[in-house]
Amino acid sequence: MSVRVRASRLFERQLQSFFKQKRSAHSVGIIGAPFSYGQKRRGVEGGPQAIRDGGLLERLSNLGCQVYDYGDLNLTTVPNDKPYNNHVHHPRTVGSANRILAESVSRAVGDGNLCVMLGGDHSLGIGSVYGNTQQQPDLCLIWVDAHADVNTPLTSPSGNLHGQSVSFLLRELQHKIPLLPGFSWLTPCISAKDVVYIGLRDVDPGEYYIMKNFGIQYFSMREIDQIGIQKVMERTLDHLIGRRKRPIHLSFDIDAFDPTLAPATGTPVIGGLTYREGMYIAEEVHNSGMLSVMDVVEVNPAIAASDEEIRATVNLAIDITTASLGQTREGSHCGIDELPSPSATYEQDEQTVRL
Ligand SMILES: [Mn+2]
Repeated sequence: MSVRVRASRLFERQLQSFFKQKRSAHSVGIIGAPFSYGQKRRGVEGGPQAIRDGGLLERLSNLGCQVYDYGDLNLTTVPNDKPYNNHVHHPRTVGSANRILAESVSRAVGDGNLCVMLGGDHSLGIGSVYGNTQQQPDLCLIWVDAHADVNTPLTSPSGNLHGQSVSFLLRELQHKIPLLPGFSWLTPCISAKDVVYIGLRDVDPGEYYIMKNFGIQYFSMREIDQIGIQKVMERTLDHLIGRRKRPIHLSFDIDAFDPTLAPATGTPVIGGLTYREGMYIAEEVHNSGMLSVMDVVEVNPAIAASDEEIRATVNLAIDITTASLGQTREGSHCGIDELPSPSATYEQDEQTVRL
């Protein structure tokens, strides 16, 4: 090896050690849940693969996270899954998928991981939140979404279970939920006061009734317009963890974003979050230090009009995930205590080269 090559390798090594990021304390478990039977448009089961292909795991590793990939769950359909009441679709299939997901999330959290669940449609919020409460019964829930997803099977206009997830979780609604086939394993596990919605702009009458009557804190797009995302996050975190620190479950539906930013999703609604508002939500959840499980749902690569639309939606999902786990827009000085100086050894080698 020539002296020049040796010198340049040495210099490279010095640079590497200088800029090596400090390992973050986060160990992150990734669970893929390729599932679409909580609504009628197939394709959202391709979400986990699209987000993986977009480089999520590499981005998290580069951030200093210790990443454990639990793989994608095998969520199959239950044969002869007749609608409940001739209206609620695929109850056994959705119930069974969520039971499997709940066990998986519970295990990943029990292993000591912060957990990222890649959906899949938002009916998976049932299993993800329930599984998390099995390890952390006192958690609170931030549901970022264009929709409240709190219809009961008896108020739902569409019969889609992805618009009913929160109703199955709320203790206050225990006696308003019929026993659906496939759901006997589930008991309500959170209280209305432990939930905050952000980004709402398409709320059904039954959902509005529930939000108002049970006192669920919400910040619709109107409140975001009115007081700004900074105040919204301040009030959200004050409401949930102001008096007592406890784990946060962040359930992020990509349709919370404006459809111009996240077009590859099943139920887009005009007038959604900007990129900066979404990033601020994620950053503030990270800064609370209490994030426990994050759901990233409703990315549907089969719906987009172009590859560019898929890429934009997937990149957005990845950006909010990495921001929730500590990526900052202003940069960071992880592992850098001082600027590098040309080292004596390097100078010496350079001289040798010159000779
Ligand atoms: Mn949703």
